[in-house]
Amino acid sequence: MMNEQIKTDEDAILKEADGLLKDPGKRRLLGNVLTLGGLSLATGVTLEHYGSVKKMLEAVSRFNDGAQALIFNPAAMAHEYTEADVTKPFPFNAFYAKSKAPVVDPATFRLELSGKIADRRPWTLDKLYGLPQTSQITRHICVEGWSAIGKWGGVTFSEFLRRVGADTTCKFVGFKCADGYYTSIDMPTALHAQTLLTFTFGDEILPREYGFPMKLRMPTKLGYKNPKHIVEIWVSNVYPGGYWEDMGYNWFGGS
Ligand SMILES: Nc1nc2c(c(=O)[nH]1)N[C@H]1C(S)=C(S)[C@@H](COP(=O)(O)O)O[C@H]1N2
Ligand SMILES: [Mo]
Repeated sequence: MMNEQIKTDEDAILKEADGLLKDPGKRRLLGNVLTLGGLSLATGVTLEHYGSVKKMLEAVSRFNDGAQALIFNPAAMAHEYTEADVTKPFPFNAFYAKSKAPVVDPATFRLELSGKIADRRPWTLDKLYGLPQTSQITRHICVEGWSAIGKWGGVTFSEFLRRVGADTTCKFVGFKCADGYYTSIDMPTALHAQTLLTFTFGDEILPREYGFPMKLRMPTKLGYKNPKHIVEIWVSNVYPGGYWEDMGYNWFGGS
């Protein structure tokens, strides 16, 4: 029932957001404040309380990153869907056209680790594929006004961080990508049970344009916080920002 409520709210929010997003001024505002279903998921505050998306967004805009982090509930779980709900074809999005997605050679690829991590030895793809794998069907929400449901599979990120001896008392986990993209997340989200370092999409090796060789998948965060084509992961207490975040998008970007 609760999950149905969230789904309906997300759908309604996205529909109205789509209209608002056509106005560049409002779009900039939305970039800063839009946390959609994620925020209602954490707070239990749904669209019903506000009557309109505009009013809800105004309320949401009063939250800054710090306030969002404070209300983030590590135990709140995003809704999981069934195979029948999966969106086909799944939309592609990046700061460039699909044909420009980076080409990564699986044979020579190494995932680099840096910062406050005890074992910083690089990882081959085979070694990563050998980690305990799980999968999840969740909704990806993009601030540009669309959402889609997909199935991603990989290792629970907290398990990966534990294995490499990441200092989980640090504030941030950062990501560098093969296409020059970068982003960073808060440690509580990195350790969230639904945060996965994924290698598959729809039960197949992650296709090139959807993030090969790996994508960090967080159903509690907006699309731009979910890095594709990850080539380096680092842990730090120094505020790291991100590609869109450095242009003014909200850093917390989620529930
Ligand atoms: N490396 C990289 N990761 C990225 C992006 C990007 O441009 N480069 N775009 C982000 C945005 S804004 C979205 S909505 C999703 C899109 O993922 P998809 O192509 O699987 O739909 O990837 C996110 N991660
Ligand atoms: Mo996005």
